[in-house]
Amino acid sequence: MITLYGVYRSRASRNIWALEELGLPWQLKTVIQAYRLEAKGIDPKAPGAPFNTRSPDFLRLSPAGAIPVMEDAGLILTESLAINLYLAKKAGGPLGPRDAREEALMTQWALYGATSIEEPALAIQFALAAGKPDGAEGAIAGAVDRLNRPLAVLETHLGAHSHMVGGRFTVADINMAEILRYAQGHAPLMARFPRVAGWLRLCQDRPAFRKMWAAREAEPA
Ligand SMILES: N[C@@H](CCC(=O)N[C@@H](CS)C(=O)NCC(=O)O)C(=O)O
Repeated sequence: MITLYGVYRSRASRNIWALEELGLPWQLKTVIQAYRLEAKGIDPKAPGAPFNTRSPDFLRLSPAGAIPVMEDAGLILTESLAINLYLAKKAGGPLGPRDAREEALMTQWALYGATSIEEPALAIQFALAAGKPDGAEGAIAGAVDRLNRPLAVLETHLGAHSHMVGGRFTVADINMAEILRYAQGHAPLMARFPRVAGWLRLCQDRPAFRKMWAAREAEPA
């Protein structure tokens, strides 16, 4: 049984989506972000605080103190994108790589998403979630600027390919779609990249995504 430590409202969502797609047996052990407790005036280190990313038992499992963490038969793995690549390879089947070339491309896109897209996309999500406080317009504009080039790369790629890798839906689509989701609320940006927007909608139309999303929405904010 695979154990995932985290909450739906975190990068664990991408692992939950993958686990649902793959049909692997798994369980969630709830670990909430310490900063979310602090935002509610709860000291994450106080005795009796909910299990969180600063809890000593969690830090023993993952000294980085971040979710998600996956445990599978003694393997403890951090980094949500690496967890997904592992899960897809372990399960075999169409979501995972068929050969070393596909595996290399899946790794390439995961690293591209993590290094070129995730940070500015998250900046957009944070600013939009905070209701665009004073000064956020500049932060959003800067993030949009940093996203223009990588989104143009994806737009060109999706002009020649139906999916990220292998002409079929794979873990590479899950990883990239979950990174791009952070910027999805910026309608003018998405409108500039219609193939990216259309591909993202198709990914999010999948039953496994919708199941994950419904559970995420039901989780207290
Ligand atoms: N690159 C890591 C990032 C992990 C990360 O930053 N997780 C956030 C939640 S999405 C976290 O646990 N923050 C808690 C904290 O910093 O206390 C991954 O993809 O897994």
